[in-house]
Amino acid sequence: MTDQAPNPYAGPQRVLSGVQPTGDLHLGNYLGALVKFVRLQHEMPTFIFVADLHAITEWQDPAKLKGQVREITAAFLATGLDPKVATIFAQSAIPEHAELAWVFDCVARVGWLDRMTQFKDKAGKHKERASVGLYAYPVLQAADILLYKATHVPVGEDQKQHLELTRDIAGKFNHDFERPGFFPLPEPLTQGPGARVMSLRDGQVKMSKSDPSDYSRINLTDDADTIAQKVKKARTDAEPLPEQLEALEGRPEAQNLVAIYAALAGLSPAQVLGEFAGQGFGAFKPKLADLAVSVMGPIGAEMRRLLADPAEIDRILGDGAERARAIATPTMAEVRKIVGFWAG
Ligand code: AQP
Repeated sequence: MTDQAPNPYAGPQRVLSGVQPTGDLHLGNYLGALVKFVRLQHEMPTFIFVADLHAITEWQDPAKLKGQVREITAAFLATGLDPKVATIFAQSAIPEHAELAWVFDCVARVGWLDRMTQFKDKAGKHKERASVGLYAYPVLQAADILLYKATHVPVGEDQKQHLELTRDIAGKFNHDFERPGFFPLPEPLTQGPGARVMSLRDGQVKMSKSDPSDYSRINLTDDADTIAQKVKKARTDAEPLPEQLEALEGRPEAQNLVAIYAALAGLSPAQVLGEFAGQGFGAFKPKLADLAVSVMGPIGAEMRRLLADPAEIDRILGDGAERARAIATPTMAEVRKIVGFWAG
């Protein structure tokens, strides 16, 4: 399942990414995804959606889901996405995501999906009890991206394998239907110091919304005291910070806190060590807490302000949906013709 053949896609460049409304956004989502969206919106047409179709691959309370969508939208806006510049919308507003996903379900191979590690992680030991949607999730993700013929996809490192699958699906569709270059082979944009933020409780697992311990993550909505407490309680070791990056090898928790500091301060990890080498965590943690509060505090406050006016958030999502539809509808109409559907 490799697709390294050149692809003669000649359409415009577009950025697309999504975030699931499955809980409070955390520092990993912020550094791995949101800050990149904000930067990219000024470089290329940018489409950012709240992935409520993806969210129901695991049970969501129907009475809360709409509110969760508004919360993620508020996080986008509070982080600096400008709804006049970027197109911000809810996935469920554009039914073509699900329609294209069905076509791609028939393009992708079971063997390809069997290799997806996120399904294995999320389904755990009882994969026969997981929803079919959770298994097919990466195919819907391919549809999300290719419906807009997106060429660049800013995501955290955990999504790299899914992006490879998207490229494989695009390549196979183009090949099977003899339409070279119809879909682009999108590039994952995973670089950056926040590409893989790890849990504050265990430097070997990624920071995640679904981690049962709230102390494993810093949420965008945490207040200053909570952030300080979480940083204080973050797992570390007894060694001081070294001078050289290589000396952090084998110290995943220390490595993680240095990487978080670097990402929040706009420094490289080596520069952080330049500042703190020889100091223990007793000295480093309060500095990290202050930095995290100074960056995240205003975002949380702005989210609360925005969420006080849900009608305005809905207006922004409605406007975004209209702009998203303008791209999605013609793409899906072309796909129907290419596939040969009666209603094409
Ligand atoms: N720890 C992380 N470090 C860097 N980036 C991360 N992302 C998630 N965790 C980290 C990136 O955030 C974006 C949105 O993710 P998502 O909410 O759609 O799904 P996810 O990757 O499944 O996020 P979580 O927090 O781990 O949620 P749960 O616990 O529900 O699975 C993506 O670009 C992702 O790479």
